[in-house]
Amino acid sequence: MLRTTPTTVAGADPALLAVDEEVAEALHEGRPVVALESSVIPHGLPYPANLDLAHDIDAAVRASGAVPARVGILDGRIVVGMSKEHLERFASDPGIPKVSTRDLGIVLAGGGTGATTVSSSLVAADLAGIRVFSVAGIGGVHRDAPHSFDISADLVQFTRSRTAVVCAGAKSMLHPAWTLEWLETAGIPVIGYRCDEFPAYFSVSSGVRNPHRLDDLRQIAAAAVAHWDTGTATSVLVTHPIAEADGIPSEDVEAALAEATTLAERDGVTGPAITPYLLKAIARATEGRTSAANRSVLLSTTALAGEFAVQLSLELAAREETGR
Ligand code: PSU
Ligand code: MN
Repeated sequence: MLRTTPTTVAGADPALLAVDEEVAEALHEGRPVVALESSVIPHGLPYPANLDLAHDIDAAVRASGAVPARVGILDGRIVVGMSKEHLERFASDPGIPKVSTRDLGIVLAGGGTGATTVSSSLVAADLAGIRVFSVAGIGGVHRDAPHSFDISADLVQFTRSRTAVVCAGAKSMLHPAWTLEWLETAGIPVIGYRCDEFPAYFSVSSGVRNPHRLDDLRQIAAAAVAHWDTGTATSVLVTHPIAEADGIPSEDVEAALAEATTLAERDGVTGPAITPYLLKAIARATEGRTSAANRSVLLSTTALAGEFAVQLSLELAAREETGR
């Protein structure tokens, strides 16, 4: 189908939210849709590698049978399902700011443009009625959190969004055990799909275990629906690691990270700037090996999210039929 300019969905304020026509149609018909964040575009790889990767991610979601819906803020409106032109604009302008949940209202009212993080993308997914979201690495509890109090707004948003988040664990520079502790306190289920260990984005394992493991996507879909059936309006995390052959041994990531953290301290980088700063520094230190890993994990995670969205649609349709 031809992608046209964004349109609005019933019930949504058109001044606030514009949903791409293809996405709106799929949602209306109960077909699988996967929401995606956009901060990785201006703040991840350089242009035009970032643009190519964004297109490949969309293709991976489609190949799994789902419709991709990338979220961004454009000229004071939340766009769900960015067009090719939007993507080009985001990919070629590294000055587009990172917009987290705390920034949303200010950017919207100011007519601004911004790249959404996991947290603000989930707000948009909820508004549009999208139940599946995908990102390679979620934000989490930072390693210096006992001093800096730096805990990603992604985690807090999981306590508010009724969305299944398909990911390859938390970003490598975070503290995986503390991130899982935080999620447990908040009552967020974390399910390993065909894996025992909580993945670490670039690496197959973070060294800590997923609290649950299920090897069948339909089973995970049923668990997510049952979680929501109880009235619990929180996210469900589905984790699956990078392909073994493309993963970077955690010792190598750790060595690069130690160096990057020293540089960040020297340069006084803190707050929202720290995540993109460290990711870039790790990529430089590993001579681009992380860029290849990044590509691999982004594509495999979004492909899996597409497959999961298909299973979730089937589960929801089956429930409707049996009137449960
Ligand atoms: N990838 C990047 N840069 C980023 C992110 C991903 O190259 O800034 C974003 C993700 O969208 C994630 C966020 O939600 O980083 C977490 O950042 P923080 O730790 O500041 O909450
Ligand atoms: Mn932070």
